[in-house]
Amino acid sequence: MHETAEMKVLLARAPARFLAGSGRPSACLPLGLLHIAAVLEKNNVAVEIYDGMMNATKPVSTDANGNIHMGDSWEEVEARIRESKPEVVGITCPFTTQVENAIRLSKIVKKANPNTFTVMGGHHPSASPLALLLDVQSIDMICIGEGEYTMLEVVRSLERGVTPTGIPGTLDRMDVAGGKFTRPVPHILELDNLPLPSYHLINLEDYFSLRKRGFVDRPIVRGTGAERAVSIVTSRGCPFRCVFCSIHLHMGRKWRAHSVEYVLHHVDFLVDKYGVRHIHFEDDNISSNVHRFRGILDGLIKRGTRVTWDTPNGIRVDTLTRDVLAGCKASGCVYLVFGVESGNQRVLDEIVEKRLDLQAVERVAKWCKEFSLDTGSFFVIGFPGETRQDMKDTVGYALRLQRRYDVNPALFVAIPYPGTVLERIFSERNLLRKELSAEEMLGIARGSMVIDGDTFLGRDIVSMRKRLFRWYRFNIVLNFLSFLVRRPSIAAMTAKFLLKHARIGEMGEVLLEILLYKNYILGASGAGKRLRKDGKKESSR
Ligand code: B12
Ligand code: SF4
Repeated sequence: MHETAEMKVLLARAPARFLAGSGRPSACLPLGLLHIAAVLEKNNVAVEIYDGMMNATKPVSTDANGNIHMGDSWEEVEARIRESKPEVVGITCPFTTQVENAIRLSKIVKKANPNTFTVMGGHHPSASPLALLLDVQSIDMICIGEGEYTMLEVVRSLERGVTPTGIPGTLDRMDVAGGKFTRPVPHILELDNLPLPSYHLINLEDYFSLRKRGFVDRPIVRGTGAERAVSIVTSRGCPFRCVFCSIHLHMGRKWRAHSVEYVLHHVDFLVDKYGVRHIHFEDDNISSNVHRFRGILDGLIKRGTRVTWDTPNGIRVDTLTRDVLAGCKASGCVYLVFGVESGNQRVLDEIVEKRLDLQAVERVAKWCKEFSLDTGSFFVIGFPGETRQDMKDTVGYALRLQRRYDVNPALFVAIPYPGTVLERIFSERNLLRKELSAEEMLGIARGSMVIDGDTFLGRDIVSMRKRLFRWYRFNIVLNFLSFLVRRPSIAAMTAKFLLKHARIGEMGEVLLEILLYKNYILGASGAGKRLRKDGKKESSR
């Protein structure tokens, strides 16, 4: 048995940065840190979480150029680090787009005390460990992949007075000095051995009110209680090889999952302890094992749909049968997002390598409509080798799905993130004059920048996106009007809901929410009906 640890551990996330003109900033729980903290706590390590992205009183500030800084000011960050006096700081950096602020945080830590040991982990450091370590002297170690047991080993080593080195799944300064640049990255096979995330280390209430305070988080339906939403991940890893995707770099290709019992216990815990009303399942492949997925759905149904849920990160359409969709509906699903990526089968097969049959998409979309399940879909354009016509096909396909089956499209632009096949393709075809900076990637992700491909121009992407958004808005209103014509009594309810839950300035936004979730909000969904009827508490079945 270990004695109570004396090491002072701080797990931290830096404030975020968003470019001018790129819409409202997005925020979410620091999930990686909550998971790591749980394992440390279970092993008697005292740990704090500092989320620099979350400032409850002054959420954002804007610089002279209109760029948005989200969270504590850098002075506040420094004050917090000095006050905490940590001996080891673990910094999370999930996105390449946010790496600059994560680096700045590591510099502040070292400035406050050069002896503090700093570890950086998360998706981006896992994808570019060596470059980060070589460029940034304020980082002592990079964690590649899952950080729960790695961080524990780091702390144990420091407790013994030994500078951590050679830990599996890490890269450190001694490795680099000795010319060792890689080491096998272990993945956690038995996810059920992990404790539930340490939610008590943050104030969940701050995250429930993100929307009210001007951020975009995962979509929810305002006024239904579903604001009390938490993102959870019930499985890790993905065996597929879509060229733009990089999740294998930190989560590996082997799909691993929590058991049905663990997931249901997690949901119960969130509902009972924190009054959570909605779950965002953020898995990359929640339904890979249909038997397990069905088990989760059955468990939720048995509980009387204590929560509603959605899959905002996308779900593989080809895992969904009619029967599974019926289970989704009955268990409180309010929104399913399909990862489709392209509306052109050749592009899907030969360029994206998604291994998805577009016919399956139409089939599933049709069933969802029959079940009155609100749905959305992700598309990506701008892949090298894609022609203007291919992109047009995708836009046309997305709009057709919307018109026929009410599937709301979201259109992204292909970005060559570090370590992806797409990055290799961009570089082999000489499509970038220089390596893209994090800021440029942020610009592409948020729509303020585009790059020319070999078979199209950047401006083609801009016009495709404009075209999609124009028709998307038109279709959504048209679909909704035809829905109202078929159910006139609902028109009055909509107006009432709008007046009750929206301030004048946000009318448009709330109306869009209603349009997106029309089945749920207007009561065609069982869960929606219960939530609306009794206001705060849902009845069980
Ligand atoms: C949920 C999610 C989001 C959510 C919220 C994420 C959050 N919690 O803050 C939102 C909607 C905000 C989001 C936005 C975006 N996302 Co996203 N997102 C995800 C997703 C699906 C899950 C992340 C997650 O919470 N995982 C669960 C936790 C437990 O895992 P984790 O954070 O990775 O942490 C573990 C390890 O990484 C490690 N670790 C993490 N931190 C630390 C720290 C230390 C010290 C140590 C030791 C270890 C460690 O240990 C943790 C436990 O094992 C991932 C895909 C994936 N499977 O990871 C994509 C992913 C991270 N997103 C991605 C992208 C591209 C984006 C966007 C750019 C999309 C867009 N076009 O706008 C934006 C960026 C927004 C921004 N702020 O700039 C890419 C990142 C690629 C890259 N190189 O940056 C990913 C990998 C998806 C993909 N298919 O490639 N995203
Ligand atoms: S996009 Fe989805 S299916 Fe494709 S590799 Fe990434 S996680 Fe897997």
